[in-house]
Amino acid sequence: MELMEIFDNIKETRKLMHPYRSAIEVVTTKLHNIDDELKCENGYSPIHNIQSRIKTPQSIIDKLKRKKLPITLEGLNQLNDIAGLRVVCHYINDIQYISQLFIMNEDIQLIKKENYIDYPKESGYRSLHLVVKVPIYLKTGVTYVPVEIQLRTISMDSWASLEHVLSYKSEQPIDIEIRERLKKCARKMAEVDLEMQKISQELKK
Ligand code: 0O2
Repeated sequence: MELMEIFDNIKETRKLMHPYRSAIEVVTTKLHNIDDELKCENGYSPIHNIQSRIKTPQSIIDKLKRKKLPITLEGLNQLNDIAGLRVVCHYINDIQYISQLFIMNEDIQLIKKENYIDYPKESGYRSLHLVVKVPIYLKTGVTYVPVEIQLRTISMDSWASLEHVLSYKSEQPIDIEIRERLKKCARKMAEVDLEMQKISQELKK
């Protein structure tokens, strides 16, 4: 069945998206468990918040077109970010720690790790991206579902959220002067992240 046909039918769309919804539940629970355990141990909870979303049919089609993939189930199976989570942490060090603890879950398969914190994107974008596969148990057996997890600090998240609207998803071309100013904001926010982390470490001592 073609993807367009499925997306024209609400029931079929819900059925197709079910494993992705379940995968988000599984990953969210695992992250909450890590946060809870750390809070019980140290009285400090490193996760500020977790947001999640399933890509809409329109945005799946747009992405398949952008990547020149077929608008079919085979095309859909090549996308890793239909299920996506954003984990906002307090400090930069929390990000690596949470991601290491998460990957230690034996049922999780790590597919890709992109460190845009130590190596920011040309735009100034910073975050740690993980693509993992999560086992989901269906009537027909187990299926491994890809999930993209973006881990960031509060500053990285505010920059990315504003830049997403101002530039990243803008339909008009953004001139170089504006892009440079956005990059400058990203650099300043990176400095704030480091300073806040230093303050927190000094206070802990
Ligand atoms: P949306 O609307 O946020 O979902 P991929 O396209 O994921 O297969 P790649 O190269 O692995 O290929 O993607 P990348 O560059 O790691 O980025 C994936 C996601 O990171 C993007 O998803 C954005 O959410 C975010 N991102 C990447 N670069 C930027 C940036 O410069 N600014 C902002 N604000 N966000 C960025 P989508 O699907 O492109 O968009």
